[in-house]
Amino acid sequence: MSDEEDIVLSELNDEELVEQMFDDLYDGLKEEIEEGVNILLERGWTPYDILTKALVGGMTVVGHDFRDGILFVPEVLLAANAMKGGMFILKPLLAETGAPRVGKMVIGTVKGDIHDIGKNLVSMMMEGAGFEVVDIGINNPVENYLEALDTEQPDILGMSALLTTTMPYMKVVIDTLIEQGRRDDYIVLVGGAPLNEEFGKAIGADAYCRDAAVAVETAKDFVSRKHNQLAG
Ligand code: B1M
Repeated sequence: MSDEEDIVLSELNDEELVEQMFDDLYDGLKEEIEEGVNILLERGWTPYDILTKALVGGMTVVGHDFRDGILFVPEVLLAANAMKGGMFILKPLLAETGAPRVGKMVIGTVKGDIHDIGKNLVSMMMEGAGFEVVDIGINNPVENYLEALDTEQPDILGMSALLTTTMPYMKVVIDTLIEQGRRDDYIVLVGGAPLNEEFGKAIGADAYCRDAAVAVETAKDFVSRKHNQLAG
């Protein structure tokens, strides 16, 4: 039996457990991640802290080794799958805050891009804050966004991109909205690891959101401004 098989997650203190979850995420061990999440919940951790400190923290380590050529796509896919197992447990808990409905958002990852963990996290946090979220998934051409905007009539359009090669596609979507004279019908929020504030401005988005918590705050801020304008 290897040392790893001897580890009993529930016997570790919080710090050791989070450390072990980083390793388990790295190794793509979904069941262990689910167990770790449940233990932290039992110990009174908030779903948000588990998400950011244990899961996102672990995925950051994976990201570094992926960049450095130590991990490859199949391993990263397993890590992503393990992360999703943990997120699945937290999702209903984040949505349980009882917050009144504050607005509606359509969100999707842009064409050519299949990264969805960040987008899913943003969706979960937005739902938890009382937004209705329509997630149109990954690899979305402009037509998909337009169709969802027509059908759903949201306050907010959210776009995610994780690749430097796909982030310019956000401008294609925004430019199409401008051409159709409907850009100002929506609050356009963009996010994803390679973006920054400057890029958000340059493509004509209303705001760039560094992470899911910022997305929630920004969305709330813009929606309340919109409602105030309508009222005034
Ligand atoms: Co990819 N990948 N990947 N990958 N991958 C990155 C993005 C990369 C930075 C890794 C690296 O080299 N260090 C690199 C991009 C380099 C670049 O463009 N500069 C990269 C690459 C190169 C690739 C491939 C090209 C690899 C290949 O095939 N050779 C390929 C491309 C596939 C494609 O999309 N066409 C690829 C594939 C994959 C997997 C499929 C294996 C897998 C994705 C699985 C999945 O998502 N279901 C994967 C993963 C997991 C990653 C890393 C390791 C982790 C991404 C992640 O989930 N982070 C990533 C490295 C990294 O980012 N450190 C990497 C956790 C997540 C919570 O954070 O997504 O940043 P993030 O989301 C945050 C914020 O950015 C923000 O809030 C979120 C929560 O706080 N946010 C928003 C995100 N979207 C938002 C939208 C909003 C608001 C905020 O709207 C309102």
